[in-house]
Amino acid sequence: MVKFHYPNARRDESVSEDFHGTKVVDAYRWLEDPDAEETKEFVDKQNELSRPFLDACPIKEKLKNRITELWDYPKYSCPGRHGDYFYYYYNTGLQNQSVLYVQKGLDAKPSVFLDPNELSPDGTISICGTAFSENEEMFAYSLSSSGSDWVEIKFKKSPSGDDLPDKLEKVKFTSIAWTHDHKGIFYNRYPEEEGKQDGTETTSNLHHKLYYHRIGTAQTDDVLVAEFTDNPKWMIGAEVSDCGRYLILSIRESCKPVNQLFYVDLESLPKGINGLLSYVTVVDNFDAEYEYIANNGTVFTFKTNLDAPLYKLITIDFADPDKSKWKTVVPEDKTSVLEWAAVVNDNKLILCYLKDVKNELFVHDLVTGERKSQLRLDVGSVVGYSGKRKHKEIFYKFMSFLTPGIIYRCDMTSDTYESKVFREIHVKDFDIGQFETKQVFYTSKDDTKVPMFIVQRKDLQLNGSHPVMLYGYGGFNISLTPSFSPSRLVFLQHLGGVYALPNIRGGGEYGETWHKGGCLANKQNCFDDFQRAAEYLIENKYTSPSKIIINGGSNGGLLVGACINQRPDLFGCAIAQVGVLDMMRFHKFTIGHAWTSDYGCSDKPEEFQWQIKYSPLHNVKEKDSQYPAVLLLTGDHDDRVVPLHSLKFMAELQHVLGKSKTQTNPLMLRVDTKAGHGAGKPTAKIIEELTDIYSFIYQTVGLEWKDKL
Ligand code: X97
Repeated sequence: MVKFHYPNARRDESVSEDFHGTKVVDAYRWLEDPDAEETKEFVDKQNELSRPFLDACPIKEKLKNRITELWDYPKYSCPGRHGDYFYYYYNTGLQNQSVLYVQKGLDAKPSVFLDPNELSPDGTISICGTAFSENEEMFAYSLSSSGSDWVEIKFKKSPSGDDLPDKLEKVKFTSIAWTHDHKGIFYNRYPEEEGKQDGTETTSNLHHKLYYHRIGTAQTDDVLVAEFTDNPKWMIGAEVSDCGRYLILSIRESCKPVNQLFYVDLESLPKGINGLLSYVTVVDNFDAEYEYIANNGTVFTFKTNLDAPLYKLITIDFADPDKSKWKTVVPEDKTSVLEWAAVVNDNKLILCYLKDVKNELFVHDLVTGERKSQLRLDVGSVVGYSGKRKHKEIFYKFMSFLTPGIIYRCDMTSDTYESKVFREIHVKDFDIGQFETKQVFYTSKDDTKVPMFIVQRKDLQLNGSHPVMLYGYGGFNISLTPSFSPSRLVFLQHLGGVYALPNIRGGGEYGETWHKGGCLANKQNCFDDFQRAAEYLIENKYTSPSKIIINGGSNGGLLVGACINQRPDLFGCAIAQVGVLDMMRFHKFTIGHAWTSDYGCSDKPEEFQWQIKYSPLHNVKEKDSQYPAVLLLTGDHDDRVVPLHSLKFMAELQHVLGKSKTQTNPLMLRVDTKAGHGAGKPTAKIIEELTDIYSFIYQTVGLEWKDKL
């Protein structure tokens, strides 16, 4: 077995912090400065170790070619109607970014409306958000560079695509909401700060503000319309009601699914939008979430989790907003989570539920709330929707582990609601029929039943010999639902793999209760659920510990980091992408402060006690069993989870384990450039990253490539 020589990283044990009487050493604090020469050297040395190892994979080219081949199929989004025109994203297969097309009606010839591939040769500029004006003649869009959360907002005429000169810079976590006079948009910005703001900086994002920009004027003339100077962590979501009269403000202070609710009557502004707007308060606390769905005059429909962890629809009359007068229109379903709601053809509600991690679509009446019909859907996920109140039809896109995509179209004027296949997406030369998806329910440590999807070849022999990719997230009320991945098919078809997706606590799979079950003092439940999933797969003879590959990104990177510390014996390989790994200090960088709703904060004595027990950086120890092979991945422009998490954790792993004779599994870090947290990543970079991940797995788990299943 190869012995790895890890770079010598300076360990400065003189840096420590006192947390409520407990001294915590932070020997790699210096790695927190991304611009320091020493940090850059550390990153270079890590890449100089990992790059040759990844490149040495004997089947690297085979992997890359096959992933590329399977990725190369045409991908479409649902068409969205704007006036007489339809707009949709289309990717021929391997284009770095999908192109936005426009066509008159559904049968006409499409033309390119916006092609992000033309904005940068390497595809690192991506479309982040878009918004059409009410008359559909103006189009605002935000662009991100190198995967950063910072965006620039630009404008076009539609459908011509003619560019307007307006440009809004230094924008982050923004809403884009047009006033119905088509004259301008509400959008968000953070205050000017010193130094760079390109996504490589780590400074905290505080004092989110709402501005109004008038088309044809300079950004410096934009009007500040809302700010909350006493509450620096508050973030302002802005929407204009379908009727155009009201500006709805949703105030959030974290990632918790709760918000305060204010509105402004835009028709009652004698001088127009020319300064801070005075608003009417509807909800002045963070007890529940209220998401605007529609309104008939002053009667507003909201989706809420108020006394309803699985969500329901209520109406609030803004003319009489007293809480005692609020009405429930669609009560909470006791077995399914209400994920989203939309209104079409005047008064038809489309409700999307999640029942045991599979989506279901229903048509209800907006006013009575009554259920009218269920819409056609296979077993899997709804991954796209288009249809507005002023339109008479909807499109929705279905996806599952083995279905790359089916777009349905449904006429909403008749009462039959017959969805027809509008477009079916196919992968070239691939027999999906060789595989199957199962859903099992296993018992976790505290007897909670946890669902898990397993994707495998149909004739799989349960003999404990198969490599399993175990993927998890477990946080922030985010549900992991079935989705299609070409590279996973490569793993299943050529490497004899099985894919397992446990829907561990912390996610939104069973509503806010499931989320809370994996939050704060309960965070350990996420790790227990994940470890129990691995044990289930061993007990049921799918695999054995040395063949289990665990994978997760972001909060899922934390999951992977915590699990290798807690059960190094249970896994053979661990891939943590853009992970949160330093629980003592995550809240100090960029938007990290917003995650204390799931994690708590080390400034608080009790919460520090939760975190110090599982924080990946602080729990690396040599154990009887060596650690699995570890690959950490991050990008230099990740300003969501700053790269220092991965840098510090790898330095610590290599320090504690790197010289141990029993640690023969490699511990490696891959730092990409011009790459961020993941959103908007160009296809070429995705394929390179996947090739590296599978090259690492191949060499460390000891897989075998078979040309045929
Ligand atoms: C974020 O960190 C998103 C950061 C920005 N952001 C908030 N609140 C949100 C928002 O801080 O976009 C929000 C997002 C998701 C859920 C609830 C609120 C917001 C603010 C104003 C208006 C509307 C929304 N996220 C987490 C993340 O990236 C999880 C998903 C979004 N993490 C990385 C968590 C740990 C690692």
